[in-house]
Amino acid sequence: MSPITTQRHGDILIVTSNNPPVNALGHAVREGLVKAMDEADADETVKAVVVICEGNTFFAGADISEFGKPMQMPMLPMVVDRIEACTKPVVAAIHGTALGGGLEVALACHYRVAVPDAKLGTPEVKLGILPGAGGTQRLPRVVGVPKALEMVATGNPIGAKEAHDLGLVDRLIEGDLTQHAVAFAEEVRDVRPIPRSSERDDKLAEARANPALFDEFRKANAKKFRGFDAPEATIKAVEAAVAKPYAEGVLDERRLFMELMTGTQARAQQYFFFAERKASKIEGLPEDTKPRDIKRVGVIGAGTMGGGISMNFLSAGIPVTIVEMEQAALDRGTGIMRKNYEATASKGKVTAEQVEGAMGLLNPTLDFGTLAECDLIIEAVFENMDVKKDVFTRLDKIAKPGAILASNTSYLNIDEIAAATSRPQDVLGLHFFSPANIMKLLEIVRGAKTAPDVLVTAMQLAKKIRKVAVVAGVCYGFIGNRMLIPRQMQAMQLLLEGATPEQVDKVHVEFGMPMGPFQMADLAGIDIGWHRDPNRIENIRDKLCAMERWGQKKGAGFYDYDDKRRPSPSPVVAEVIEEFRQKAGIEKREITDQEIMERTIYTMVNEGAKILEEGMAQRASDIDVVWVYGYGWPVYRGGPMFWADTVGLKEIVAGLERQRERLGSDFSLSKLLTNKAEAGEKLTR
Ligand code: T1G
Repeated sequence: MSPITTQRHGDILIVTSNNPPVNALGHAVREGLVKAMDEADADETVKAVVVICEGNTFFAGADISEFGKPMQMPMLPMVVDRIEACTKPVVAAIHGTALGGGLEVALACHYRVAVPDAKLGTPEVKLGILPGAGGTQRLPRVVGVPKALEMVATGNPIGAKEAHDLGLVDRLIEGDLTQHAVAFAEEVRDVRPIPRSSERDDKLAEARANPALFDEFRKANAKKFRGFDAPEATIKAVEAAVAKPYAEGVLDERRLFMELMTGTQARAQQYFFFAERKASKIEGLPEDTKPRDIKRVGVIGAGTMGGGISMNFLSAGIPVTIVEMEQAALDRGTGIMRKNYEATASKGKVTAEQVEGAMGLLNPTLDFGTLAECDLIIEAVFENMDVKKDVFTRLDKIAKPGAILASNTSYLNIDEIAAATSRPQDVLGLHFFSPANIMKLLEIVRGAKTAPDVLVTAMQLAKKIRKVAVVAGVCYGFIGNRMLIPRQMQAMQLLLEGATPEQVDKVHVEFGMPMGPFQMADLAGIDIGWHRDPNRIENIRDKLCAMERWGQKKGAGFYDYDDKRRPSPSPVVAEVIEEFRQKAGIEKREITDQEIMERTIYTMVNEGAKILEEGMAQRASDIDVVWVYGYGWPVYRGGPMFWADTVGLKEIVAGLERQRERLGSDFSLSKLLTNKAEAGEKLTR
């Protein structure tokens, strides 16, 4: 049964796609669309055509699961050309999303109508490719070059209202979409000539008069596009649309598309598309596990994390009770939350009403007892086991039955915290990343006794507060921070042996990380977790902390910072390193970038493999989701596990063997890693 069906409404042919979950343009859909156009052209009683989709959305693009497999005819470029060539006006009726190939189908249609909350976009660049079915040639001809450039190079969708203002959507539809789309088709059925996007030229004039806009666009987005191949290719494709007639420009598009599609970045980003979606699936839980109802959330601690965590729920319309011990701390915390909201409003991302709406849902209090009315309580207090156990012991006495008790600890043992209560089945870790109202990642730490419905509730809530959640087991540092430990330790050791903070960080930045281990330490604060005793100096970090070189916030850390917080190599730090090198009796030597890579990144992969073999992560792709969304690992490298597979596990093991002596006596190779390397297998499959 074809997912494409046709039916008549008077002299209008309605072509309907029903290909759940997102009407992806798989082979059967493509074939069905061509047949429908043939039917329309062959039947002279058909005066116009409406293309519409059932389910949640209009076509959400090509079927990504078909990528990398032999493509079946008709290919999408042929389908869109066939639609545009139809001799009867074709109207696209859009709801949900018209994305990628879906927007290209809509652009090939002669008219587009949409419901006001529809989204239209070309997200291909987020899959490491570009619109390959005429999108880079038709879109600039309809919305103009600056907007088309922004849409194809960033991949961010626009709303139907903006699309209407741009002329991409001809009419916004309130009410029944099919009915109004048919009415619109009846209005245009005799309009001639039929408007075909590929034949338009008017919107290209501005760019032809000002070709410099392309380089200006490149310059303005250089930082954002750093390391990615696809954005530059999208710009070249739109340049071709301006410089060449459609028939030639579309050939450039095809060539650029194939170059990207056969590259490693596209494979990595398409792998990541599915990895992100798989992460939300929790293995080993009864299918019918029902989530608990969360009407009010409690947050203990109004510090940086407590405030950021609260904002997530307030922004999702969930009332929050935030508890502090002193009024000053409470006022400071809620003040920062309002300031953050107002900063977002000043960028036009939220309205003043939305700010008041969110802050209006906040109940700041010094009364710990008010947490009794909460369905979920998240502890965000000082990172100390005794302090946390004390909080959970108190919570156990006042929280209502069935309330979920969560800790925002970044490292500590959730089972030990749960054991401080009489209800360990209601306890789990919810590890947010700083700044918690911005960072997308949430590690859901599954305790030995955490109940299935508590996990399901947490996963569902994560979606509601727009987080990407990954389930982690109970081990020191869970997934992300646990893999950070060998990296930071080796980075420090490399300083003693002859590397500089700048050299180590350069390797990571060139690799595509937003910053290296030492820049990151300076940003987070070198004093985080410091024992605060300036007389106890056991290592370089203790020394810097004792010298109050706590990082950016002090204008000095591993780097010196100017008043614009720009880092520069520090002669003071070089002296401190030399002092500890001599104390350790280490001979300074030349350190290669490859050695830095092997000791700071290969070791992370090894730790990731250990996390996998211990079952502390459900699947390798979850580890990749953690590192991309939590630590800025470049998505065009897929994540540490996927990247290791592209390098080859044999090489990773060989690199670690090369460095074994320098990795210290407590270093050990992951058995899973060595076994898979020997067997020629991959971590991600
Ligand atoms: N192909 C295959 N499967 C897809 C898919 C697609 N395009 N989009 C979604 N799915 C699956 C997804 O894996 C999940 O499966 C289920 O559908 C629900 O998705 C030539 C070549 C549309 C906004 O990049 O952005 O066109 O996990 O959980 O949150 O130029 O899906 O349930 O098994 O994300 O409601 C361009 C990708 C393709 C859009 C809906 N299109 N999709 O979000 O649901 S390239 C895209 C999305 C292209 C042409 C080129 C979102 C969504 P499962 P979901 P959602």
